Amino acid sequence: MAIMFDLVENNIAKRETQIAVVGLGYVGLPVACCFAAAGFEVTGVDIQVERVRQINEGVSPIKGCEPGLAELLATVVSSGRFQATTDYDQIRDVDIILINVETPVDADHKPKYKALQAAIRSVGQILKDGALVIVESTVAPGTIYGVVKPLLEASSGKKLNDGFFLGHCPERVMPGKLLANIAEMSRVCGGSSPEAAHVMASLYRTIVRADLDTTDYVTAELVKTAENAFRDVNIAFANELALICEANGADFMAVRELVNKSPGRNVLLAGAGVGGHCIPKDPWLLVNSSIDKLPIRLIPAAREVNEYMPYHMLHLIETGLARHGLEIDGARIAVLGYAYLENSDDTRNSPSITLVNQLRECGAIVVIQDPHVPEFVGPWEDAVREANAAVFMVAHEEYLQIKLNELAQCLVTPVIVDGRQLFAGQRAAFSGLTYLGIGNIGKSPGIDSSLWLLNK
Ligand code: SAJ
Repeated sequence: MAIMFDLVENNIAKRETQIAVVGLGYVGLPVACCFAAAGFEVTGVDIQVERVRQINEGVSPIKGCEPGLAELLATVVSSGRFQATTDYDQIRDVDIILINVETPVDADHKPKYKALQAAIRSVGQILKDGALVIVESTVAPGTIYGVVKPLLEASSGKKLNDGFFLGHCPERVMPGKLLANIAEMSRVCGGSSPEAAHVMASLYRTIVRADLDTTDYVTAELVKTAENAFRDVNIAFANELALICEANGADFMAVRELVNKSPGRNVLLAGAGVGGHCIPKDPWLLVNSSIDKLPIRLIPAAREVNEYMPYHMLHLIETGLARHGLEIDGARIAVLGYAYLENSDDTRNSPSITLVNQLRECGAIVVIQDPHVPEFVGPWEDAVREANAAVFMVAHEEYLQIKLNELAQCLVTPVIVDGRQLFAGQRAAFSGLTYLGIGNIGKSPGIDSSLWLLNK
């Protein structure tokens, strides 16, 4: 075994190791480009014919602002170091195969591994003796051992740590910063043996400038899902504190600022909800292996709090309109922000989708504006003109420049519902407006506190 790893390490140093990347999405494509730019010959595999065609023409299929990616792709494709295919037979002789396919959860919060299983099965059928398979997709603890290992052994006829080696190096990228994240974020190299983990670190050292921590693959599975569950629980605390501030007629941002003066405290930002491709999903992956065996309560409860927030925005809209004798039914509501994150075009699991669906179910006429989402671009003024309420769901840079009094002049009724603390600094302009912010609804008498019960 040691002889094999020395050989692989030497080949890595000489850039003679053949690499394949299965799944050319927002994680697989940039990592394939990075290894090609580092001097390796890389073959990408994807099931989408059109995506493969675009890539082989040196055109990035990833839309949105990804600094450097389109240029890097064009360079490595034209140099011949990177090519894409739909045919697994093209990677029959590669030494290292990275797996970057989707690993969503279903409505019951259970992992859906259809894409992962299909990829692993196909890889097993062409697996070279002594190859190293590294899963970069985020998976539930226990998946590498319980799903990937048996499937790879069955489809290849080889045995783990004999005929092939396994690793888990969870991706740590965010839309908008893919290439920068790959180079600058530390990575956990979880191997099926210490030697495999060491080879992983040698491989990633060619593209990663940050720490490369070697461990076993179960630890690696726990680290990635736990880091995102930790963030979700912390956001949920901020959201629940905001609801408590509302019930007490207090200002969440003022309370938060003073709490965070206490050493070791860092209350995050309460908001209109938690979207994206990671945070809503990874907590369920983390608890998946334990929730049926142990009293796992905090992480699911945090998910419930965060999933509730777009519904709370609906309650605030109802409250604001009611002060002007209006109901949601028949009201014209401008929703500002459809992406899940500020200054992003990514709408995956966006809280705005939940809110817009609820508003329409209640009979509202909804006008959506988002400067980063192609179907909703346009001046925010056009969206709010003639509206009965302006609802801010995302803290896009564009909205930070809005003056409340100018906004109020565009509205038929001056109802502003602020889901991202956008106007916390314009308190002076609140008079004469019906301003309701997450965690800051003023000392309004007569608000039915039952609105804040968690039952949606
Ligand atoms: N959000 C809040 N309050 C906060 C922070 C975020 O409501 O204080 C909301 C956002 O509006 C968004 C959602 O949560 O809807 C997720 O926001 P995020 O800042 O966590 O951004 P993501 O989804 O891109 O998370 C990624 C994750 N990175 C990886 O999975 C590699 C996460 O681990 C990072 O902490 C996060 O980026 C980051 O920004 O660092």
